[in-house]
Amino acid sequence: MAETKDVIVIGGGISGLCAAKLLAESGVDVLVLEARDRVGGRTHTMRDSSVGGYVDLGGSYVGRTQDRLLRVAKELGIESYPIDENAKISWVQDGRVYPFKGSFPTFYNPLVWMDINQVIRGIDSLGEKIPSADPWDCPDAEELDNTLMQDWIDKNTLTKTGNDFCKTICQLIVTSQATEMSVLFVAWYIKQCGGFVRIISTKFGGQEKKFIGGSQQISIGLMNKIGKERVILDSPVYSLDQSGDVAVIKTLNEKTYKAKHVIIAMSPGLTQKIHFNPPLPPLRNQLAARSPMGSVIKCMVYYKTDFWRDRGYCGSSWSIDPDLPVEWSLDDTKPDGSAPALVTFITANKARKFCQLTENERRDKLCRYFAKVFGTDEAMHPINYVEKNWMAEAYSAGCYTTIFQPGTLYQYGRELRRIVGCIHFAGTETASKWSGYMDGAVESGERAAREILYDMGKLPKSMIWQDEPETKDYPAIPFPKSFVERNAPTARGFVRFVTRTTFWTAAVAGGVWLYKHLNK
Ligand code: PNZ
Repeated sequence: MAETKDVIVIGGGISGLCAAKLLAESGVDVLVLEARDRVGGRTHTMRDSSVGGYVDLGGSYVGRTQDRLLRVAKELGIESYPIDENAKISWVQDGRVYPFKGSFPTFYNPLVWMDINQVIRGIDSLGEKIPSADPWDCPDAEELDNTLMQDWIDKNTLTKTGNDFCKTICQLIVTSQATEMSVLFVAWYIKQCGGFVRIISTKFGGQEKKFIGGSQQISIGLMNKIGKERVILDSPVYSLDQSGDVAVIKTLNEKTYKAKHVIIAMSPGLTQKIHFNPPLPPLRNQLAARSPMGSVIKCMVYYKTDFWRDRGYCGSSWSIDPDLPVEWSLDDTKPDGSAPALVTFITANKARKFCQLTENERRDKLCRYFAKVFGTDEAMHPINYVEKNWMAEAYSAGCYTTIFQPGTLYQYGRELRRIVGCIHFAGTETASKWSGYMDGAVESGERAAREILYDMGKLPKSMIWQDEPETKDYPAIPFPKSFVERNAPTARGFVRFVTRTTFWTAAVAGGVWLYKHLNK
């Protein structure tokens, strides 16, 4: 039987590999077991000349305040390039296209503007009282977690456009319907990414840049750093027995490994593929069953030319129209202008519906969408189409991340990082900043590694959680709210005010009239 390792990491994505790297650098004997035939987890870069050399089929974007990911990329010599959004963006609502420039379109209906302002301000102000690392400790945690996001949206918006906007954002950022998640989860998720505008923005936001050569290079680079011999691919773990002196881990290809400490670096739901002995504690066991992944198909359409740029569009589009197949698109052309492409995501219920179509049918529907938003039939003539359905991945079970339905985060959230015997939990879901993203994966892996370094007496407890300095030359640009945005009434409040004022004005005027006439 194999020698006993200090640490075995289960999961060779960014989180597990960051954990392994930190441990290896601290002189710890560490081994990574990865189920797939590749590293990278939810990041997967396809290499092919038909896509301009490479394309990210999974996680791809990096932006300001994602300083841990930026630090790792820099250390590995992986450079990034900005997405060019300096041209018209298409906004679609109620079947009509409204091109605009800048960060937001102009909403001429003041009630729509008030609704959208209230959605952004309302979510951000909920976020202010939610602790990023421990959302379940927020003062109204239980109440917020018992409220369905859809109900919050319906209560906080008056217009169909405001309502559609907020539901669309939920579908885009966590690839699930607003009927599937609690307000505490959504408000926490947006807060720990730096707020509503940061999470949805390209310029200065979460989608500002991409890695030249693809994001899977992060995991490949990490693997090369720690030594390829320490990463064992094709090794799905099915058994973890910690009833003896050391943990005994078995993989599907009938190999047995032993370790003093274990890091599980995968989404909480996937641990259900492992048989634990002793069984996991009750709340951890139930957390796993209550940790569904979002639903998304990432799609890239390739064209001969970037025809949208010829027409003054940058390739970005926003659709809050529930009848259209996607919510969002972005230019995915390579930074040198080669391989013109548009990227988009089919999410939530639309992803579930689109699973039943053929690949060509999905491509045609997306082309029709691009023809509509960029106003030309040129979009109907792609030269290549590439997609990845993350719902079909056995070792992801969906993307981008785990979503929490009402009740889960408050009742079970504390279990996410709770150590079970010798098992420590990593994975982007356990992060306190940019959880759900590559940056959160880095944070979680390094934190889990430091928990073990602390157990080994190599690190003081106070050093387990470490702040990350801001990346030089790439500062967080804040998204301040203006006086009007902070103080504007809600659409509902405004309508109530107008109705009451009208009523009382009429009542008083009527009273005066009556008084005058009766006293004649
Ligand atoms: C948004 C766009 C793309 C993605 C997440 C969120 N990581 C994919 N957004 O909010 O615009």
